[in-house]
Amino acid sequence: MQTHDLEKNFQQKIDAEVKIEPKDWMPDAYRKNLIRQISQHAHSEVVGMLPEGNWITRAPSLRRKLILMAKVQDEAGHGLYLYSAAETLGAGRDDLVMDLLNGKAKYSSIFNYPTLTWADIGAIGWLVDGAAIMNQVMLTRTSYGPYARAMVRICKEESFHQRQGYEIMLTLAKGSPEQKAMAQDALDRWWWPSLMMFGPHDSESTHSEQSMKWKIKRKSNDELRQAFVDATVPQAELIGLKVPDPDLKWNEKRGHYDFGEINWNEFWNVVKGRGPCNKQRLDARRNAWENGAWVREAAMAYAEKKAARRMKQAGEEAA
Ligand code: BYC
Repeated sequence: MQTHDLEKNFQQKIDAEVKIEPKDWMPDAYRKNLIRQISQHAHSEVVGMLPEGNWITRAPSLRRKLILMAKVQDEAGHGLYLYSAAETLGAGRDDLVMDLLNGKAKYSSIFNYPTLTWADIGAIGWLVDGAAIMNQVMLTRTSYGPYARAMVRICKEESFHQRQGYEIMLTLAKGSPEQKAMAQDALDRWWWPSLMMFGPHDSESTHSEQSMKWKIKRKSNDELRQAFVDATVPQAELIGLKVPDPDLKWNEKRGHYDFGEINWNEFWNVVKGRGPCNKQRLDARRNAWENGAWVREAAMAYAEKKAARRMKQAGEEAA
């Protein structure tokens, strides 16, 4: 079949909501775009463990510590599902990790901000996981089968993360004046970076148009950001916290909140590696990679030994 016909068939499948599976024909650009998005998503999950992991030893109670440990472990699991999904497209896991460590591959801008107080753990669960779910629910219906299936499980876990974060914020907001102030301060610092998670405006987005045509993405960056603001503002009001945006106002005519402009200079600076914690995050991942070399070697040696034993057994049975 000619490339033109293959491409036509491929688009017809997408339009008919048939999932694309690893062995199906796909345009190189579709494969490349998916490897980019899935691997950056995987890196975000893994780097995302760092700001929260920072608070495991300082969680205020045993219950809080257990929940936070479970959440951070969930993020590691999400990273693993996503690296596996990227591997089904022919990407090598070591290459993907190298791209992260060399600064070639991106990860979400949000994880380049510090977690200064316990309330930041609440704000991350509530806002960061909240923004993540808003974006990821659409990805459970993404056109590439392995990515869509991984996202179903991830979204279930993210919902629990969002609720645990909101519950921390609720507890602090109902606590002493100092606790409430701590919750407000965390909201003040995490609000705008959370809105940045959805990426540039649609008019500035490089990949959106093609990704929507291929149904990798089903909603645009601005649509999702608006949905997040609409869902989150009433949650802040319910617990008596104020969203730090003087331009925030319900627009009766649109049926949505109007909100202020994001500081895009800050966003691009963070994306380009100049955020408050970019260096710290990549240094931590590089150290983990180097210190974990012996684990990878041991695991590979075990796998190779097991495979050799199987081959020998199969040979003996055949003889
Ligand atoms: N940060 O054309 P655009 C989580 C980049 S983790 C950094 O609109 P696209 C969690 C973008 O990559 C949350 N870079 O891109 C974990 C592109 O650059 P490249 C992560 C960003 O892909 C632990 C350029 O800007 N979620 O859930 O169509 C604890 C132009 O953008 C960002 C995912 O990864 C950013 N915020 O749309 C708690 C979800 N935004 O690649 C929670 C999957 C944009 O050309 N990913 N850029 O060099 C997506 O849905 C899409 O990739 C995005 C961006 C909506 C993020």
